[in-house]
Amino acid sequence: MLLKKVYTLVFISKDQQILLGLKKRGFGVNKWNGFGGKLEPNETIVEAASRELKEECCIRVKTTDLKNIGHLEFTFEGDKTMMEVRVFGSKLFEGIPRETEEMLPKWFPCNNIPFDDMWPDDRIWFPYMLKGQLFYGRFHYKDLDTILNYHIEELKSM
Ligand code: 6U4
Ligand code: NA
Ligand code: NA
Repeated sequence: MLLKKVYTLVFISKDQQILLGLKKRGFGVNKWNGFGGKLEPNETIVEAASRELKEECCIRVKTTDLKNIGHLEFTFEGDKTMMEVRVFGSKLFEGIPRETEEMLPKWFPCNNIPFDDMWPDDRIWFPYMLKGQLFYGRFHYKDLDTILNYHIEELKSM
């Protein structure tokens, strides 16, 4: 039996740029990524996504403006937990990204994503996101740096 934990991951974009944050602590430290985290009790997935974005870089997005654009599943060799990551995108937001204790935000041109300093799976599924295609991917890791096998596909709807 796999134990499933659900996470959010939010990408804000504007003018061919995407907002990433350098994670300053915890899981994925020193990697660039979108903003997100675990759900709190009694929270919907979009509420969690919006809350994490605000906590991590001080940007506000309406839950109704968050589009579910991808679904990722991660497993690790010898670990019974599956991380399920719900990916959201929005072009609508309020505020200016600010550094917090968890993240250092920075805008990146969509054709210059820092894949060498990101999760190894990102270079596999980002192209779908950047083309506006919905996607499902699952990745089985040997350790935090090594993908043993994966599957990725475009979805017609989420
Ligand atoms: P706390 O306990 O508050 O520090 P919390 O913010 O709830 O943690 P966190 O930061 O551990 O959760 O969540 C992990 C984040 O990393 C989520 O947004 C999902 C994302 N993530 C995890 N594995 C990933 C992977 N392989 N590729 C990727 N994002 C991943 O692109
Ligand atoms: Na987080
Ligand atoms: Na968090």
